Amino acid sequence: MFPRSTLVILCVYYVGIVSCDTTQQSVEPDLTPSPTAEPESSGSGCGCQSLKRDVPSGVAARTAKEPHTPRDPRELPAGKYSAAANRDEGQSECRERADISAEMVLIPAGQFLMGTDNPGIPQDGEGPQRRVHLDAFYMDIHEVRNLDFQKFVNATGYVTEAEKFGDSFVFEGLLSEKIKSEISQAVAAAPWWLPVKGANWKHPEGPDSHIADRLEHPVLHVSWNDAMAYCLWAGKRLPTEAEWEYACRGGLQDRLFPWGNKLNPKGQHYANLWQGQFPKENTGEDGYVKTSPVMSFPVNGYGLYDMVGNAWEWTADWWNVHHATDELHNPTGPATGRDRVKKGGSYMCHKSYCYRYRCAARSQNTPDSSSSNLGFRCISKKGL
Ligand SMILES: [Ca+2]
Ligand SMILES: [Ca+2]
Repeated sequence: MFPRSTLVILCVYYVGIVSCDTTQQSVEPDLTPSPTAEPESSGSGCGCQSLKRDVPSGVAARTAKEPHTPRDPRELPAGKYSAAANRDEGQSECRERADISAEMVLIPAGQFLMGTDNPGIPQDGEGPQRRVHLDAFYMDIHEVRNLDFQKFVNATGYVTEAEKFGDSFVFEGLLSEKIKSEISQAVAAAPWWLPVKGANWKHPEGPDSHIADRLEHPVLHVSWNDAMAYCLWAGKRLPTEAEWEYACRGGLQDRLFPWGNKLNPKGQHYANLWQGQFPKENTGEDGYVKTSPVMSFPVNGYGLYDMVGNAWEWTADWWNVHHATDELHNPTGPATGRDRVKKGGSYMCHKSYCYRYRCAARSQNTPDSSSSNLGFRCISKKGL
């Protein structure tokens, strides 16, 4: 976490709602007894939780081309798409929507223990553990891909906030020398995050990059507002933090990861994370130094891919680190806030720096923030 005086950092048609088929690449539950979060995390993380578009004083910085996005949900960019999303049938947008990747899986109603009493990063509000009851819902089996978001944009003409602002945050290790040479500002406390002009979902590392060969990868550089717009257009919504965490756990109780407590059971990688010394060396031992195509790693017990790692995922909730132990039913988080909760960590997470690739882990960004490691997936109640 760095101070504010540093640089800005930063017709429901499921094509196929698939039932919960735990036979597909199913992960054998790891019943290792202790779920204790191993204690070495620095807790400071990769710095991405502090990426904000608020321009602080005292730094020469980029200036947003447009005013800050309004906080009233009715004024959000998503608002103008909700009406279309709610139309029942016969609309061209709906027909277009019908062929987006909308493979979803049924997450059954149930209860689980949310959070942990052994927090890896206590200041993130991972605890205390509390019992939560949830109704059933359908969830996208994978993160929203570039391919999916492209169809949304083609159908609606939607312009993301990163495109409106004219820049977004990119991890330095991904940038070309040409792009780096054009940037004079960096974040003192997290110099690996750079504001890159022209970086957006279509150009993840700036103008000299493109998604043409990454259509199956998670869409990046989407703000919470952008994610809301997409989900509404698709006739879905963002998951609450509780829904996301319940889905992450895949039916296992009180485990660190979606597959159990061992990070690499039998020496195998179960998520796209960082191996090596962050931020200088990423060995790519898991096969990827950047994002991976969705569904490149095993599913969890509910048939969901990449719940931890690959791209961080926005949730609907406002951020707050104080939680009661009261039993809750379908909680929706605080009524107000400044940041929104994101879950699951990303390909940039390493235990020494960002031990947030656990189901109980959490982080936050302002709703207009975007970066090269943050995406989302949607859920729906329709069809139940
Ligand atoms: Ca990796
Ligand atoms: Ca993910």
